[in-house]
Amino acid sequence: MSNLNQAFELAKERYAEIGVDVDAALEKLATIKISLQCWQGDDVCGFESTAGLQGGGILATGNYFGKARTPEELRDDANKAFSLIPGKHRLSIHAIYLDNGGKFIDRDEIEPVHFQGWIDWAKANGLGLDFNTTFFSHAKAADGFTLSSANEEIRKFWVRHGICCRNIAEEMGKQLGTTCILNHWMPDGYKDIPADRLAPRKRMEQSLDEICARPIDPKYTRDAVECKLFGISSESYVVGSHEFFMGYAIKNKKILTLDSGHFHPTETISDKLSSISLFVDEILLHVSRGVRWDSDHVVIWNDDLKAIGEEIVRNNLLDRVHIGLDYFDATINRIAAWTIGTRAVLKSLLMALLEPIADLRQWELEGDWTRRLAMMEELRSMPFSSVWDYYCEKQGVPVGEKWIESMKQYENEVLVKRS
Ligand code: RNT
Ligand code: ZN
Repeated sequence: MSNLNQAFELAKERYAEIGVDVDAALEKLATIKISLQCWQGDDVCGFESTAGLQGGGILATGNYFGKARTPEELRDDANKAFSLIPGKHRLSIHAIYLDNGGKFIDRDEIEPVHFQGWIDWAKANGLGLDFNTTFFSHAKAADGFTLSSANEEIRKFWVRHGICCRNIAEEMGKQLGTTCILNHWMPDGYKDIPADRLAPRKRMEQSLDEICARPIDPKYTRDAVECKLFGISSESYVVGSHEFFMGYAIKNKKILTLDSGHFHPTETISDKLSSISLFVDEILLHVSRGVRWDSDHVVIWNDDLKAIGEEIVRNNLLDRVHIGLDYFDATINRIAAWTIGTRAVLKSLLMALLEPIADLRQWELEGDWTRRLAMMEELRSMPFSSVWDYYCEKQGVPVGEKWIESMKQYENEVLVKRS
């Protein structure tokens, strides 16, 4: 037996001692799909024009070489990342990642055909796709207002964009046979103190109602709405606040999106899952890592992420929480950024699947909080890595640090040629 298998068998015995079934945990893990954000691959530039990310209160910093410049390059890079991540997953595409054949097509004119390349690629690789409206990086969003703009012409333009995106998401879901979650985030807000906080919110509600007016079979696509606390240039007021979107989602039966970076710095999205699960059917996560602000750092396996995994697993939410990533770091190899973040999310889920949760809950109910805390601490040093390594090997991806060499090789053979 190989060292890896031997270590796994020993780990399995150790977990069995505390009543945990490792095989069942791995079986469950293999069914979980993470939606990787296409925009990590090119610093949220997209292929609409050569202008790149502008405005919207989000910022990619760094200029690491080798970013994808075409849909083909981005697909190659995503393929590379997927080859380093155990399991079968999804890719989340923003509307600015269209294939326009070199001819500018405005946001209110995009059609499914501009994304056929993505759909064909996803089909060929057994992947699912998710989609996103792009309400930023555009002249008509320059003053920071889109769906809540007081300028009716501008508001209507963005409503048309939303409608186009729903058609595209519906087509993705239809052709791929897996629901395409369509996320809506818009940057609307004021840098300074507003005189009217209500009117933009009324216009936003009206616009969303107009976008979602056509009923679509939920098996093809479903809408998700993403709130935010503040952004660069929307420090004083964000139209789509937490209360706004939570209310909108509950009232209109939409998916509520929770981004780790979109709340007060001492709030965590993990604690919100149980509450929200009582009032909305489904939740979309934008797993991110804010460092001092909504900085969109690469996700790592820290306590926040650990808690997200625990809350999803403990509350049986795997079928109702869509796990997406949302960060964009341009200071490191972008394939590494995807791989580090996704492997971290999978580790947090596996760790949660390996908890003796019934015991922990029992001790809690009995008031034995001493044992609860003591066990939670001991769980951190259980032979988790032997189970994770075995899982990676079984899924045919590099074990442990070995993916780093593979990523570096791609960098040397492919990415260097792009500068
Ligand atoms: C911005 C939101 C939004 C974007 C992506 C690119 O603060 O988090 O989800 O990051 O749509
Ligand atoms: Zn987000």
